[in-house]
Amino acid sequence: MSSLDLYYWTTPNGHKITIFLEEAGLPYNLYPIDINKGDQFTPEFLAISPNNRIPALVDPTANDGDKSLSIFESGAILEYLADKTGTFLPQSGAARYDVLQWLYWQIGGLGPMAGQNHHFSQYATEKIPYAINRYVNETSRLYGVLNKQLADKSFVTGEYSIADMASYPWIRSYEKQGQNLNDFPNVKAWFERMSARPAVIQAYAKADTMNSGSAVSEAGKLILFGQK
Ligand SMILES: N[C@@H](CCC(=O)N[C@@H](CS)C(=O)NCC(=O)O)C(=O)O
Repeated sequence: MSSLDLYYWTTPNGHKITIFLEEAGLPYNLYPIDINKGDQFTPEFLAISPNNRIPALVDPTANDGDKSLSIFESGAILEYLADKTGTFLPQSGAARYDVLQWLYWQIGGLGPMAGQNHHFSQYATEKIPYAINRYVNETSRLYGVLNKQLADKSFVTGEYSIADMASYPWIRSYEKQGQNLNDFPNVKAWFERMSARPAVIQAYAKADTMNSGSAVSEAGKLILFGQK
């Protein structure tokens, strides 16, 4: 199998894909798109990711082996990789839609709410209590939903799947989101289970070699938060 090309930065939506690739043992090349420096606006990147967001994936041998496919949006990439490999997503029936509904729950709920939470509590120059409360509370509500779902399961839909890979990177920064995992014991147990997986450890180790986690600079904030 030819190597896949992942256009990536060391953020939650990027980690989802490296977790999958490590879990599946697929060969891949990692192309850094430093979103704090504006790499997401180059014409080359926009050609594969028109929304100027990471991650994006290029599969040089999609379909019958001679066609290249490029894809953006982390949920679509996870679904594509799962179908390509026949892993981490049932191929049909109710079990498939169970995983997909939790994948879209993350894409449409947990990600955006935790993202805005992070923005208003960590980055906003003006601290707006209404916005902080709104997003911290909504994040809490979503953690509560996940906690209930995990009451009788080891993973989000029972079997380990792309739904777990999508949510985990967003829970990882729970402290910065104003959340205490002790309030969500099932999420806490799942989080510990996920954190111990060798593929997850490897995905974050790769991220550390690319970006040691320094704070976003003032110039980076202008690039990220000055978009119109
Ligand atoms: N819904 C998208 C969100 C992607 C996204 O927001 N990516 C962020 C990093 S986590 C990004 O590329 N930001 C660049 C920017 O804001 O210019 C997905 O799931 O792929």
